[in-house]
Amino acid sequence: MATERTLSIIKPDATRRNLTGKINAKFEEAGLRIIAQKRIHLTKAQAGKFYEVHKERPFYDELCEFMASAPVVVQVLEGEGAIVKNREVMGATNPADAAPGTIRAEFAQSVGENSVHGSDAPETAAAEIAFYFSGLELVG
Ligand code: RTP
Ligand code: MG
Repeated sequence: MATERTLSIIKPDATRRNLTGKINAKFEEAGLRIIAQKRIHLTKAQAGKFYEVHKERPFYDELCEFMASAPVVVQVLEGEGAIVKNREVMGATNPADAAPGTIRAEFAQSVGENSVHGSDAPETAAAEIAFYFSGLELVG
């Protein structure tokens, strides 16, 4: 399997509870390397742009409000099959369905406040990385 890069976000519910280090340990234990990382506070408009694909969904407004409610940590993870591997480490969107040991099983508070975001395909990973980072910031 090829080396890939994926965009990860540690969401406001997790930064509020000081869980950045515990979540990063999960990535590193799974063999994912954090090759870029920064803490930012999104505006609601910026969150809305990032989640534009969901704009017709009933939870869109609530999601954008939540993502702008506190700082987030945006990061690029690199590794073998990083996109799928990260989705496995994250666990299912709804923490009630997330496998034991996954980030969402251990830390998520609800289907909305679910601690992490991860890109879902190579095309979205490339676009989402470019949304937050310049090439110079990716230090593999
Ligand atoms: P993500 O994009 O954040 O990695 O999560 P995902 O693929 O597992 O979930 P997705 O369907 O893409 O939804 C994006 C985010 O929207 C929030 N959500 N809320 N209230 C709800 O029913 C609901 N459904 C989704 C979650 O924060 C989810 O991660
Ligand atoms: Mg998604």
